Amino acid sequence: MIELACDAVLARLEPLYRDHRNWPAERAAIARLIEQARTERNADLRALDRIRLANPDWFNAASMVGYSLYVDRFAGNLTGLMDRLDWLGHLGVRMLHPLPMTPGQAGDSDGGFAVADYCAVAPALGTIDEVGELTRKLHARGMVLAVDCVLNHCARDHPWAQAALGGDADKREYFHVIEDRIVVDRREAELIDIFPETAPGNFTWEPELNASVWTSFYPFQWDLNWSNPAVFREMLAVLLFWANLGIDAFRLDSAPFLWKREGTNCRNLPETHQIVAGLRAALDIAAPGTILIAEAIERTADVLGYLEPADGGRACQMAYHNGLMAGIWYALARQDVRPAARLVADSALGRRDIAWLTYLRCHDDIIWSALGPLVEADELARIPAFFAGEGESFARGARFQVQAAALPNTVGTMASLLGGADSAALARYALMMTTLLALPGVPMLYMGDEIALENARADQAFADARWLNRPWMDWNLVDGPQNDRNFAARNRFFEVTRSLLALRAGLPMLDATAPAHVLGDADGLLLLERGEGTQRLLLAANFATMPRDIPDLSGWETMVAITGETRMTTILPAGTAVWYLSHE
Ligand code: OTU
Repeated sequence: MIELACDAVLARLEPLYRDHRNWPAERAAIARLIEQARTERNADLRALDRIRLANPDWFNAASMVGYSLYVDRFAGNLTGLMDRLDWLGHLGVRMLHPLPMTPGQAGDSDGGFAVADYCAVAPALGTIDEVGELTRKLHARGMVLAVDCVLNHCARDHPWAQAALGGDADKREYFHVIEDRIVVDRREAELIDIFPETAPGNFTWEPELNASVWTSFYPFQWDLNWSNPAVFREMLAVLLFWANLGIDAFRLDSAPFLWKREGTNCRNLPETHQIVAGLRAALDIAAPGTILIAEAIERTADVLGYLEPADGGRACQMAYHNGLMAGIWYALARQDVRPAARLVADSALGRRDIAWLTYLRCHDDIIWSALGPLVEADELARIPAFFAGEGESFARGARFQVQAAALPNTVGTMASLLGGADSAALARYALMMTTLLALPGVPMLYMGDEIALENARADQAFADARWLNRPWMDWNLVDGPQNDRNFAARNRFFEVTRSLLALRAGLPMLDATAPAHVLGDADGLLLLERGEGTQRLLLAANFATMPRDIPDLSGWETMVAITGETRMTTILPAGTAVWYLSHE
């Protein structure tokens, strides 16, 4: 009976697991788990599910803007975060994404991405009950909560890894433990190093196991063995636990890496897509109002697979558009908008129940490789140097994971990459934000960018250079003293952000999936039309260092988003962007 209801889930899993000796027991356990979560879901969440099922594009409204933050660095703990909901609402944010709140590996936990307990909250941040309270407070304000689900790996401190180290044969099978050095070397040759500087290699020798463990990221992040159906069951239980606490969206961290197969680079394999579709199918039964967000920092063609699976079914509802993000920074560095324009054109989505997650900065580095197919290699190679501030550059970022032969990534906060908090940086910020907020997708802001927080000081950081762009929130720059010059400078960034978000929320042609047509990409001028019929908007973003003429403005009335000017202008000054609205 129970299995019947779960047919859609089991059909996804059958091809992956049918040859596993534990599959008969696991399939029954998975079915029971889904059924139990379905019956335990509370009335409020069921009511929310019904509303969302009737509006499967509920997360696509132009008012849906995300904000990613570290709970401790933003407000100390969950109580502090709840005290700042008015402020976040005033800014215009509707989706909160706190980075991992779960207890992590002791010491360096890769910013919480080495999870030691999937169903708990780090004591320094608060309690599970407080997360539940946060979801209720957010829902009452029409806001939603997204949390990370770190599917690919757990901490070496996690009880599963500890049991494996202690000789538990069952838990050893939760991981990829390889005894044969020759096999390790053969697999290593097929893989790419993710952190070549701080964590070279994809395997870690564990003397207690007398074997190597697959560790794609840091040695203390043990990749889970998704070819074991017990791992699917355990991680599904994690998702269902949080879903029934009231979480609305799950960021599937490192989604591309789940399935490993000899002879491949173990990224974006069809089996990984089946797993994601299986998780989605399970949530569709037990918690259908939730959404999945793919964090796949891959080329756009590969990311599309998480949104639009080949079989036309459901997988992730959102995916980080890392290529477009890199494309916009490229435009700023090179006054060339063609790669970004091309990415917009190539990533049009054919359905309303999926959307891109657009962003400019996050807690991680900017990875340039997604631009590889669009930009000449020697041209792309200049970009990390530019953002590290070399030559004629305003930027104050740094290179990340420099490895001979590979292109380094870039780290730094938005303000530091834009040159600071002065008026030139503010103008660049306005250009970038006016562009971001007109792109198709749900925009996600990153904590502190709205007050131009600059790179973290050395004493706030760890060895991994990504800590540069994870400074502590400086509430003095938000709350005043209001007569302070530094406060005034930062407040201008805040006001640009707030007024753009307020404007955007009232423009239905900026819904995440409203049509987008590139009308021009020559000479550093991006012309992008959104919407259709009488509801249209034209983004004109001039990334060039010269003024540019807007070719044809018949049918448009001007709205200079930042300055609030409404006078029609056909000449766009260097480094500025505007939105025009159609007449009717
Ligand atoms: C993610 O990022 C997180 O955002 C990082 O903060 C974590 O360190 C990491 O996973 C491990 O949990 O390498 O530089 O294609 O590139 O998952 C970012 C996806 C990362 C990976 C991405 C990863």
